[in-house]
Amino acid sequence: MKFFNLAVRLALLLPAVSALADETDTRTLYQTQCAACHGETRLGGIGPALLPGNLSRLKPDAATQVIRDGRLASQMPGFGETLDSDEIASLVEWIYRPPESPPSWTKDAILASQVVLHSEGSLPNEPVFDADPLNLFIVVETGDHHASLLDGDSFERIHRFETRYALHGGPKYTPDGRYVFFGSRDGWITKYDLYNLEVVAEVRAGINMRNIAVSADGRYVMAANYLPHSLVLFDAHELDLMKVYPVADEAGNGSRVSAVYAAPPRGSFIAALKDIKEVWEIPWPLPTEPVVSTGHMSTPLAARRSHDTPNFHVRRISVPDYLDDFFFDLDYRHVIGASRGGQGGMVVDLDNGEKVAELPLAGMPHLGSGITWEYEGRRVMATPHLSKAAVSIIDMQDWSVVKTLETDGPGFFMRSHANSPYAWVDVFFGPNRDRVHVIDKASLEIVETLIPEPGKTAAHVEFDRYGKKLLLSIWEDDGAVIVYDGDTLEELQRIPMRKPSGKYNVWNKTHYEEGTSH
Ligand code: DHE
Repeated sequence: MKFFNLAVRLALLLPAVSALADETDTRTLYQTQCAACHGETRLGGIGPALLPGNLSRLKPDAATQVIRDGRLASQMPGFGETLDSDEIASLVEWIYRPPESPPSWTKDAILASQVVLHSEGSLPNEPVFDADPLNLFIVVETGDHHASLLDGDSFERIHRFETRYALHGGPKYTPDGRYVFFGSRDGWITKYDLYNLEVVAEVRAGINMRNIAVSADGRYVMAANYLPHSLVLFDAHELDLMKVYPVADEAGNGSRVSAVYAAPPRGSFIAALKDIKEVWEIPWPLPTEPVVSTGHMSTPLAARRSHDTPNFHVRRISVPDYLDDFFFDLDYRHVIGASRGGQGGMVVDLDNGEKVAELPLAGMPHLGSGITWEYEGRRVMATPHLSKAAVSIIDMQDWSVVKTLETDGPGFFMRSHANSPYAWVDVFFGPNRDRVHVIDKASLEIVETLIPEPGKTAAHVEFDRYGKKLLLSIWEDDGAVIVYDGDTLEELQRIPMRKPSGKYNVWNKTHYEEGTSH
């Protein structure tokens, strides 16, 4: 009888014990396979946070596929060879579980994270080097989380310094080019003084951040977060917190922010949301000083506002679909956006929220990498595709597709300069990722395909301020930045770097050059 009781008790206990063992296995599996990128507590790192609140648009079946096959256009590899289907299923179940303690990043946490190393006005106002301060390049080296500052005339390295872990998105400059703001995937904003080669202030805006934007007058910084669901506004001088905007629809459903950009002609920040079909516009105070003309934009710009939303308040613009990836026309009247799952893009008038055109662009156009130029008297924009070996060229007046160029594989980044006859696009994915195409902007033909280093990824171009020379990354840990002559396409110089990703020229960025990202 005693034995019977024990057997019954054991039998009752076994499922619980085995569930516990399963849970321990899954936890271990997560820690060994996923935590390095997605964070030990699923709060995100190089990869996004893996929590139910951040996965609302990803069905468990799709999550299974991502774990098995990897995710296009990201650093997520496939685990189909390493993990069996039960292990993948247990990980999927794990990431949809609510976290043991809900993640939070409160106002107090933001305030407590702020560090001011050099208060405003305490450092000299002259650069400590001789190079042209408007023709500098910042090169982000993701291999060992550093950045290099290059002289854009001699291409000498002026300085190399440590950055926060996993910077993502373009650093943003103040309009005078003196300060640069970096954003890291884990939420840190760093303000760096290029004249004095010093970090001046830092603050942590969130747990899992997308990007940052700086107002046209250089006075405000806005951070866009995946986690928490928020936009966070700072005074740019010392990164003092001004306001936290919880991001949710009017019914209270929260959303990640796809990205935020400064729209100088509107005098506002524009943020696209990932889980709500809305775009948010947040105006900053209009400039009082006279307008200075610099290239095709003016700094600071006379804002063209179609609304009377008070400064720093949110204007909600309903849009027909989620905007994962987006781009603006030159006067920021229209947003050209696409949802990752969609079969094309759309053009929305930011003044009235109306869709003015559909873009027949299958194959995940990477609109965020779009560039524009004048072609036969009209403005066109070109975009690579993340899942199609093509570059689409679109007429920005009637939004028709002018041409689809076949490439050697899907690309990630495009670049040009108003003074260059060429546009450059990489082949970021697939066996031809060591190739870069050069497109003639007048004939809309690929006129050259370069293979700078066989077998090594070649990606992301940035021109100097004159549009005469350019930098291309060999995107490897023992990589390099190659300097090319923009007209003859000859290689001029190689500068060794640790996995150089983006490169950002001060003049091009501060003048909203048409061939670069903004
Ligand atoms: Fe990026 C810019 C989104 C994956 C390198 N990337 C941007 C921007 C957005 C974006 C919204 C513009 C922000 C800005 O500049 O202010 N990136 C996304 C994604 O949604 C995606 C596909 C998935 C993700 O993991 O977030 C993604 N991006 C990557 C990468 O895997 C890349 C290649 C390597 C990395 O460092 O993570 C990568 N993204 C970059 C770079 C820029 C960028 C280098 C800035 C480009 C520029 O020239 O301005």
